[in-house]
Amino acid sequence: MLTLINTNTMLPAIAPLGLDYIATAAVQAGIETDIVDLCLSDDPAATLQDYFATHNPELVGLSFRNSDDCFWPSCQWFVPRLAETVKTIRTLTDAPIVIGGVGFSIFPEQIVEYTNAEFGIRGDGEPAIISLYRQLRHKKHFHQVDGLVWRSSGRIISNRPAWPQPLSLPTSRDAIDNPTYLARGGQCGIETKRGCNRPCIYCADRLAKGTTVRLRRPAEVADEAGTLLEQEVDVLHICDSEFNIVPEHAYTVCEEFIHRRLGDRLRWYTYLAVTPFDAQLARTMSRAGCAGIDFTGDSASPLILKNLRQQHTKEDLASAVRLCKENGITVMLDLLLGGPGETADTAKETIDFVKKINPDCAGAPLGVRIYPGTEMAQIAAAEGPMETNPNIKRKYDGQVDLFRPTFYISQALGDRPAELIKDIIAGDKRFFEPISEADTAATDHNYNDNTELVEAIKAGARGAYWDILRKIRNSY
Ligand code: B12
Repeated sequence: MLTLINTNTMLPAIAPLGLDYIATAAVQAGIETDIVDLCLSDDPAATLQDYFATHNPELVGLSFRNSDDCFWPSCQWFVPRLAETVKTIRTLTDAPIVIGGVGFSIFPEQIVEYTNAEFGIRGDGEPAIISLYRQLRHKKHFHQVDGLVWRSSGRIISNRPAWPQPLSLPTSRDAIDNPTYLARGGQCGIETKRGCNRPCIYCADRLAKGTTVRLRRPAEVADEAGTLLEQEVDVLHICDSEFNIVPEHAYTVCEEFIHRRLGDRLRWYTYLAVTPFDAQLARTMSRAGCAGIDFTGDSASPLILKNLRQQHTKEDLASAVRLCKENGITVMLDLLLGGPGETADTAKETIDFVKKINPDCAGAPLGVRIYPGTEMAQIAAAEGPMETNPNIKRKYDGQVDLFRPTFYISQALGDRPAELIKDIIAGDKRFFEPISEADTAATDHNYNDNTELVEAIKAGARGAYWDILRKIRNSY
């Protein structure tokens, strides 16, 4: 028997989509599989105790979604809590433990070492967990398990992830309690593809999902949306890195939704790259049920866009906002302020331009999380010793350790960069402002234990969190 545990208890509750897929894949492979969902438990410690008092699995899988909240200045790091969970489970069962998930896949070896788990799986979990389960039962040829991180003669070994292609996933969506997640989290997730081939210097998706875009058949995606609708789950977030990075695929998925009249019954949100996006895609997405788009806008300064290796221009930003408005799609621009080369002038150029093109809202977080293995990490390293680099911000002592929340905020923004950005925003309610240096307890646009969102969802709000927060703001 395989037991899969969701360790992400952050609120609002986000459904563990990965566990839904891998549990069903395991069941379809003939493996008896249980899910223990700590996010839906009032007392996770008691839930674990009760569960293992009556179950004796052969393998325990822990899902680890967020290594940290990627949010300066809260900088919450979740790896120590994961290590505690591993320790607790050890006292309850002798079964080996395997960790997987996006958070895991960004730091695979470090997490296996830190938590002392027997195994980890980097990348897609569906085939890998089945393969690991079978190897544990039979020959223990661990080198044959794609993406496996394991120990041999005291060394940690990392197998190459497989990034299966073409991508085909189970569509039954009944391994986790999606209706409860809709009620507590305001939305549920679905994927149309995996992987990202964009070169953005800061993003972890290349590490966790691979750089080859792997598409699902549009009919399979629509089958799954239909299954969710049968469970009355009618508000979705498409969980691709960016829905439009293969525009033909985005288009055919939408066509399939339209053909099956899913757009009349479903409301969905997604992340989009600013390009490619044209009138035809905007119109088709709208007809397919798209209610809101969060664009990876990053900046409107040509210099900063170039530094971040973004492919769009400020004119593309303006066009994206206009096309959304013309097609009844609510539009958010997500900015990323404080990266390499940012100055007060470039920040002002961006914010002033965003004000002018008038999206429904804009995220204005400050600080770029530096992930090892990204170009951002190389840029930071090339600036000299990180310990003394004034652009590097962190809340721990000692040597810089990119495993822990570590950010880049251009020193050219001065000693109180959040205040500077807030001054430029000047109270414009369309912006989710950076958290002030003086008020680190504030959450604003952080979805990590965001009470305002939790309460709104309890009261019936549904949709992407930025859209719910935007509506709350507009109501006062
Ligand atoms: C969509 C999305 C959102 C949506 C979610 C909407 C929804 N209804 O699901 C919203 C906007 C709400 C959101 C919020 C946040 N997000 Co987010 N989000 C994503 C995104 C794009 C997709 C996540 C997803 O569902 N993927 C699809 C599923 C199927 O993949 P998966 O979970 O990785 O599972 C696969 C494998 O990892 C593995 N696996 C999973 N579990 C297990 C378990 C075992 C045992 C094994 C073996 C394998 C395994 O198998 C699965 C199938 O192959 C990712 C980036 C990405 N491309 O993945 C960021 C991402 C996960 N988010 C991130 C962050 C930081 C957050 C927030 C903390 C931001 C904040 N401060 O507010 C919050 C956290 C919310 C929460 N409660 O957890 C970061 C995490 C980075 C990190 N350091 O860990 C990511 C990676 C983005 C990034 N590049 O920085 N997010």
